[in-house]
Amino acid sequence: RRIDLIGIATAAGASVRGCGMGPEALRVAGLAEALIELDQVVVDHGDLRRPHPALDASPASQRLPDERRADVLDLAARISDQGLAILDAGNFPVFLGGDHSIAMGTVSAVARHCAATGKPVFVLWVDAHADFNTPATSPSGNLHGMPLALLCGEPGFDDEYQGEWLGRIDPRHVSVIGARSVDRDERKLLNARGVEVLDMRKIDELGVVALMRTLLTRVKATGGHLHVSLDVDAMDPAIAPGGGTLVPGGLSYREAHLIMEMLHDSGLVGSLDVVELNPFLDHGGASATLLVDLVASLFGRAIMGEEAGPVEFV
Ligand code: DIR
Ligand code: MN
Ligand code: MN
Ligand code: MN
Repeated sequence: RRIDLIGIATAAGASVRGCGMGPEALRVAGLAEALIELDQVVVDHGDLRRPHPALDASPASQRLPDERRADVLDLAARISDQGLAILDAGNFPVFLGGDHSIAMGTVSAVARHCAATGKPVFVLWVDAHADFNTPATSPSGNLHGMPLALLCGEPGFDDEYQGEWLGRIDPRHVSVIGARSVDRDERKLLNARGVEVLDMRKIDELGVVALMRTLLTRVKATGGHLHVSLDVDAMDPAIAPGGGTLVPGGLSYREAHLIMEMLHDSGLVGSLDVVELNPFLDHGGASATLLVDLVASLFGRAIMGEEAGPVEFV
């Protein structure tokens, strides 16, 4: 199955600037080469971006979330249409963010594609945060903290957010893994809607293997499409410093790889986001390199496999 890379060079959903440079950093870190090494066929569609950034506007970080909303939604609609075309052509889209608001578009593409085929959609959200805020519950107003709530049909998103581009998913088919920073009212919504939150406490107690096995068994039983959304801040800041909203106590190197390795072995994953990488904050590309290696694990790189492993640091 062909892998179609598509970058979304935006930070409009975040208050910290820099993750708009994420797609290029992932390319420089060798994403396509790592996949080709695994005998995958790869196509790179380049980046979606705002066509005409307003030169008279103040920097994104100084603009209010409300002033950035139109950019987020304009991109989401374009991502959804392009993602749908990739999926309908039978290819595997890898969306390179960009802040996590791009998932409004990426998951919409998956939901629209699967609605046509009748396949249930499952989402694995690998993140320090649950990204289930609404405009009413969000303490920051930043749209990268809201994509899951919008996609799950949560009320409180006005007409501006609606459109043919927007797909819908079932909150009971969403699992958040790696969470350790959830806002008070966001937590109430997660519990009320039945979102599964595999937080760091559960990972500490039960381990990723038991948690992932249960999840993958459930997806497999329905013949569903599994979309994976990987936020760089899921990993511990000690190994992934390149993010704008870091939280201590994250996934270890091996926990993160084990999740990806189990996902590969399941054969259930049909689409992927790699988001929130901020090259401006990434000490010498450490997080970009880590993300490339994690994507390689998801596409079949194995310690005792035939291909070369991660690049060694000297
Ligand atoms: C926080 C932070 N929950 C918010 N969210 C982040 O602003 O809604 N998501 N950083 O990635
Ligand atoms: Mn398909
Ligand atoms: Mn996120
Ligand atoms: Mn996050």
